[in-house]
Amino acid sequence: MSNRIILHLDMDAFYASVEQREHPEWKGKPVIVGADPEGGAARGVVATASYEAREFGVRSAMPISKAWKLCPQGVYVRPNFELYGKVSNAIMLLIRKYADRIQQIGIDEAFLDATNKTSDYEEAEKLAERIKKEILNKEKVTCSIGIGPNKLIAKLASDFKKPYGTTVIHPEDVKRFINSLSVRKLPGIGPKTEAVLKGMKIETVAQLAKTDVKTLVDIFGVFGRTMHEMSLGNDNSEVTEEHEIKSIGRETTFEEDVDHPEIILKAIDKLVDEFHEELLAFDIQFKTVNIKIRYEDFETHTRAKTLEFYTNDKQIIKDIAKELALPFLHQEKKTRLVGVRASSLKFGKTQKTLKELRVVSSFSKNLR
Ligand code: DCP
Ligand code: MG
Repeated sequence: MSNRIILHLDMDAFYASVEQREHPEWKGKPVIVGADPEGGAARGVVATASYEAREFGVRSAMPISKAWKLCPQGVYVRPNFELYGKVSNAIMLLIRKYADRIQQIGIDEAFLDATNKTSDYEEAEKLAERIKKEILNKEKVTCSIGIGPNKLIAKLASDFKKPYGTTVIHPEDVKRFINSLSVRKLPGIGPKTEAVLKGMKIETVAQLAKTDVKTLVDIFGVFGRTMHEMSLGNDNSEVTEEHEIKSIGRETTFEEDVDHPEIILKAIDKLVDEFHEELLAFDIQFKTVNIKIRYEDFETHTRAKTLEFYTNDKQIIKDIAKELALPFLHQEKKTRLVGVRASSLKFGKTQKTLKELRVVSSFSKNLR
């Protein structure tokens, strides 16, 4: 466990950077990816904003109407999840060679364990620069990288000098680095926990580290202990490759938002036809069918149903998917996206290796 060298890579303003790459005329401009602002009247939210837009105060998860007030001159773009998924896959494939193990988190982040690829932090920093350059050259988007002795420190470091930054935290500097941060930076501490801690006069990580573990456990349960470990800069968790593919499926965004149930049901059939071929080709059976419906205002619903047996029957997926989707089809709102996937998978004996599977097949990622 000791003396590890862990890198954390996080793409800069990911969706917005991909949009700027696709539309060079938007480079240097405030680009806001999310719901259609409809002149400030819309109810959706911002998915992300380019760094130029952040100068106006625009942030992820902010109501799009507020973004419109802060930055009416911005370029407002609706998300193209399929494209972001493709760029993400290409990047994840490209960084594989730089580490013994990589662990992808969400669409735009990954941990790399570079302990055996580098002999010291100086070399690790050079490695990070190579990775950043290769991603920029090949995919035309930038990322930031943090380097530290564990995943927690690497993750906090990657956020330190965004965009296109590299931050190295040597083991002997961990305490100083983490003590300087506010508690809100720690993974798992959101606005609610932050408020409770503030009520206890705990605002910085240094103050958290000085707090009695028992007090924290009394208030936060087991997370209190985790919180205290984090405040000391400790994290023993390993970079783990995901060996198991948890689900397989497809989703599609309609070119124009749809209000006819018939069209959505047809789309479900088509999506199932597509990925069912993969289930057969790779000898995979499933027990659970999942659907996802996203309305025009980005409100998203997911439903799942689990069978008592494994099967690879195409008609079963179609029937269950439609049954699950039905309650969402007669709304006043139009639908922009529909997705179907099979999960609780069982892999057959003739199955190809998971690595092959991952590369040849375009599994859609779980997008936020
Ligand atoms: N995302 C989203 N809604 C959120 C947060 C994020 O849809 N509330 C999406 C859009 C982001 C992507 O996930 O581009 C990655 O999330 P990050 O938190 O890493 O944010 P960015 O990559 O956009 O910016 P940063 O440079 O701060 O990492
Ligand atoms: Mg990011």
